[in-house]
Amino acid sequence: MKFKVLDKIEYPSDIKKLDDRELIALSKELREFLIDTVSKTGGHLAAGLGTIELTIALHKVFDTPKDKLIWDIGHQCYPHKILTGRKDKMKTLRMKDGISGFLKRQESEYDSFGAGHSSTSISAAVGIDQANIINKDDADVVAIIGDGGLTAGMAYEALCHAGDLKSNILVILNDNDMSISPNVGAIHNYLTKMLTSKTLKNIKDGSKKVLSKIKPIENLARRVEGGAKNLITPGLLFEELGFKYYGPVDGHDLLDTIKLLKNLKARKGPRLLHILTKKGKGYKLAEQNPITYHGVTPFNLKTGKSVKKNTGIKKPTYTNIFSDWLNWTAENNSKLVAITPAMREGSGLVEFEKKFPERYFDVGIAEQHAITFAAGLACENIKPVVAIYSTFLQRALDQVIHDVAVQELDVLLAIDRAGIVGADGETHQGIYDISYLRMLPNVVIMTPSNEKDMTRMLSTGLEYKGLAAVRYPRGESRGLSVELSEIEPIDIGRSKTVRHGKDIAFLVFGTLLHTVIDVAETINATVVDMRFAKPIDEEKISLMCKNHQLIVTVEDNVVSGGAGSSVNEFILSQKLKNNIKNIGIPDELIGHGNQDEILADINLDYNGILESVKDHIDMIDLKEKA
Ligand SMILES: Cc1ncc(C[n+]2csc(CCOP(=O)(O)OP(=O)(O)O)c2C)c(N)n1
Repeated sequence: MKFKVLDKIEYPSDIKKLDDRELIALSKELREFLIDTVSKTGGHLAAGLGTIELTIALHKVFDTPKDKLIWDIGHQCYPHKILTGRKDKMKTLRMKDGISGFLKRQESEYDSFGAGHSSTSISAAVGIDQANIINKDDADVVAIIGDGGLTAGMAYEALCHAGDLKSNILVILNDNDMSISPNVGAIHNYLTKMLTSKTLKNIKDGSKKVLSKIKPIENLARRVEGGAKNLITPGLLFEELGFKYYGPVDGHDLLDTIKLLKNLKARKGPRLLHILTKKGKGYKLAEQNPITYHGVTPFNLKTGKSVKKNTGIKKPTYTNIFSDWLNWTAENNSKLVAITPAMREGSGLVEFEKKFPERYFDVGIAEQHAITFAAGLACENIKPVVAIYSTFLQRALDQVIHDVAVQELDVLLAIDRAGIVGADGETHQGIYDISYLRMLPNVVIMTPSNEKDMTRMLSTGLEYKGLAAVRYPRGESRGLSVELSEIEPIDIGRSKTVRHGKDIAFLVFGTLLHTVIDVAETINATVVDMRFAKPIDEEKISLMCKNHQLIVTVEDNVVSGGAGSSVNEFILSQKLKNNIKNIGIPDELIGHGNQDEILADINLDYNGILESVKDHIDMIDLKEKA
């Protein structure tokens, strides 16, 4: 594709040379380029389309990378990447050895702060601004956060601190009314009310008012001092937190946004600019269906249909099976409720919301609250199922410990995207949960190797009195037929031997079981599907130690503190003399690429696992020959 203006842009310094006409042309071309690129690579589309004008305006006005742009989450960062020296690399987006789909300090000096998880931008901005004061650096600091990102408590902790410190930061609230699904919560209602109130006119007039240096909020706020509580004044909430509020303004008016940003750059102290944008702007299908186009696989530009290779009958994903289990179980258990922190689609709760709206809770991007809210429900004999991605559960570890485990409350965690997640890369890998849950007394951690066991384990967790977790991976299941009416719980802590061999026993936690069985066929080893990372099946481990020279644990969690560690601890405590090898995620950052490529890269594929035990096989052979 050839572009008149975009082709001349390598770095933001090139944008600074453009006149108004060229800037407008750039916004059109950038949009076209973005749509074309993502239609080929897949990735996050709708959010980037909504921030084209903002991205150009920010790089036009601010002196990046000296001035710091801190994008929240980072799923909207593709236009920023294209304008900061990575246009040619966009074809490698999210691929192994290609550029990341999120912000990454290691990738570019223009990525001032790494992200992937939500609602960190304002905190980071406050930190960078304080560092600038100490370092006597006059750089500007801008945090860009969505209305979804603003549902998390951390954003308010940061606003409160910034207001108190009088931080010299500009926060841009990119309000498009959407999280991944429609946004939720009282702040969202507040923002909506603000726009439907008498001050709606400000959307059109907002930029002009700011430009003419009117401070509408200050004046209005003074007028309502002490009374008229219900008067909806735009931004009053932010003003109370110590920010000067500007807006709301149209975030797709590029030239006005540039003027506004110039004006705001010249001001000091905590400032908040509220812009209104449309998710998916400029690609009709994405505008009409921003949920579908939030994140996409490669698609046909005209039809919008996925062009994923047809590999025959598609098996249901683990998420699909969880969804079926949840809906079926809820029919028969009126005390069951489901909670999601803003991941209705990803976690398979769309049907549940339709069927049981009064038992469905989207709490916003608020993982900590999701867990403690579940704990509260559990206090009154309601059984909460928290459907949560492994990576996002990290946020709520103290709530899991303090509010659930310590109080011995009955909560079931349905941990999706456990293990290697693929293209989203290091910020999203689900590789720590066994380690950070295993330390808790009385927790039951289940690691199904297939979807049938997964449903049995979910039912086991539902019955368990205390904290239970079932972790399952992203992607297709094994394609087994699962008859939900016949689901029986599993004995807690009971493993299953799936292959009898000699010398080497593989103890496997999770879906790597099937790769391990292939390896075991080659070397005639024993394979045990451990099923439970806690409590582990000590009896079976003792038996395996008696009959085998080498015990090999396999899991798709980090080796540090993982399920294999608990086997080591047990073997040591019994003073058994077996050789042990732990196979799992190595002690390094695990980047992006497709799941199979990454597994191969870290030796968790057939060849890698075979190679890992080869030395031991040679030793056993030598011993036998001697
Ligand atoms: C802690 C955390 N929880 C959940 C997510 C998943 N997630 C990615 S984007 C998104 C919605 C963000 O909405 P908003 O900030 O309004 O940005 P928009 O996509 O609307 O531009 C969510 C929930 C995440 N990245 N981080």
